[in-house]
Amino acid sequence: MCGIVGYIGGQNAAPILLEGLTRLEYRGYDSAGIAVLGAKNAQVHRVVGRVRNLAAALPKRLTGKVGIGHTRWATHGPASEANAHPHTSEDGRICVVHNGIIDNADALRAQLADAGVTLASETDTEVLAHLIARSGADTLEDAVVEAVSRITGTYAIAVTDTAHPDRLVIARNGSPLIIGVGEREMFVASDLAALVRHTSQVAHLDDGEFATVFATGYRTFTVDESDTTKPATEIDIAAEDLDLGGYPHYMAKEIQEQPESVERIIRGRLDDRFGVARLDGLNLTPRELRGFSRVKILGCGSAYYAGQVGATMIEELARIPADAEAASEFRYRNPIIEADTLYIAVSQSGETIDTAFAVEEIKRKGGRVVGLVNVVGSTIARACDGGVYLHAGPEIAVASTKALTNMAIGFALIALALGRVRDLSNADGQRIIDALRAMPGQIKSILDEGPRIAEHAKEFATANSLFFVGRVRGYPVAREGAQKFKEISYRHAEAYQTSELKHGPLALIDAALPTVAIVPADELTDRNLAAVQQIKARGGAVLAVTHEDVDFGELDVPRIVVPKTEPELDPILLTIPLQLLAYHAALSLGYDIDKPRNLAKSVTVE
Ligand code: HGA
Repeated sequence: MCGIVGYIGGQNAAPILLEGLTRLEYRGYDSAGIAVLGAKNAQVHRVVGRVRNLAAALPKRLTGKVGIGHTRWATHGPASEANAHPHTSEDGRICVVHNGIIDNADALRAQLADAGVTLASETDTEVLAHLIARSGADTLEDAVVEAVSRITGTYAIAVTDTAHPDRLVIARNGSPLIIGVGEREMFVASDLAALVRHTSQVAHLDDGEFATVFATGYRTFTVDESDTTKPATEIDIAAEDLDLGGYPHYMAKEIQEQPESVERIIRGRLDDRFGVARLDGLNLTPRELRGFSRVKILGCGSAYYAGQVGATMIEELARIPADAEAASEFRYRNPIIEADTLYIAVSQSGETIDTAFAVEEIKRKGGRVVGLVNVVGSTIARACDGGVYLHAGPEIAVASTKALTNMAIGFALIALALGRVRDLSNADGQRIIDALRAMPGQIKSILDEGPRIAEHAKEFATANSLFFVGRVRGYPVAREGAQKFKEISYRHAEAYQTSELKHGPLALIDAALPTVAIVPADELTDRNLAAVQQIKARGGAVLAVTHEDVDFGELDVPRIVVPKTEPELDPILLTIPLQLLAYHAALSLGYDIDKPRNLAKSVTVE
């Protein structure tokens, strides 16, 4: 959350900052601002709302070759011009943009106020500008080091100083920050999206690291080491991967990309000879894989539900106890970390702060943790002992689709690896491999049903409240379906285990509360059909997401039929129509699908 950009070089900074902010807008979009260093002072412009509002509000001639910019997702103080970043010192000399939360901001604000400083915003960030300006240190770098030594919490910051217009000083602790290296120009950003048009050479700051960035180079350092030498590495993202490519929304594009993104995650990883997945990146020998007696999966939001899908797959295929837990709760309950448990952290961005903290907690206690992450080189990917990259390609829409599908497939691969060093036979391994290979084509056939699903979505979009129900393998599918629906259509949608309906929620069923029921052809079909019957008997409308073979008999229920795969993998395909259902519901309601209210992608604050 919150997007940071910075530029220093030979070009006019403002257009580069604006373009970068537009690319980072999915990280936060309640307000935006830039500061550009002019001949004598910093020119600061901030607006409430989108980057396009900022672009419209800028003066025609805004010249300066050094600047910083920010797109905000508020944590301290509402979205207002005064709270938008950059924040400045009283004399306007220091400008700061910040991603993160300063935990002791109240105390520092009080101290600054007592010292006679007039605070201009309600944010935590503003204290940094004043602390840096008032530090009295000899260099800007020392002033930044001193200021951050007084704060507790998380930050990625970029700082300009009109007294040192030849540099940006940046620092990171808990929130991502990267440096892009150009030809006599340098860029700073929260993530690659803002840089790929300018450079493919990137250096990642680590927690506790600072950098001075000049037009011609940079120096990274920590409090203890004056030079931590961080060479830039080549990144592999094509700029056009970040464009809409003719689609009306990123979410539509990303849903449609799934056949190819699934091809990418399985490419080179399926071993037909031994019916196993080759996952060298896990850094686990067969003996180590064999030594785990439990699996614990940690993720947040939809990644947590993908983790539930994964836990069931691992239990079914590898027969090891496995469960998923919300990473956001994990470290707060003093978890017991066991040496024979394999911990798996799941995150699209690899920057999800709650998941990153969970990884830290596991490592601190000596546990073995691997990542299932999309963004190469991200914080979680680097912190883990190994992992499986999702290769879903850049995901821009706040509501995740293709990355989630690849998470579930990633779990199938891990389940194969764990299963084949245990009792899963070569033939069973091959059965899963064949099913994974068929999946891109099957997904394509579901996507072809889009127009029909759109018709159902329009009907459901008018309901104030909906249930999504499924059981065992189908329950995380229902949870993800409800989550997606509420995220972008702002309808109340709740997921239940189908089996739990009669224990309470059935009381709510009437003609105004429709239910989306996950009814796969499996050992629970009859039980699921009985529940559908009970809903219908109480006047509730039902839409079934189901397989061809399921016989609904006399039950008059509209159906979305998905192709059957192996039972363990059914949840992957059953989820796809629910993405389309949510998308088309939001579309018919006219909402901003890619940037739902109150949310942002890449949750980098607690
Ligand atoms: N605490 C700062 C920055 C918020 C942030 O990083 N959000 O992702 C503020 O509220 O402005």
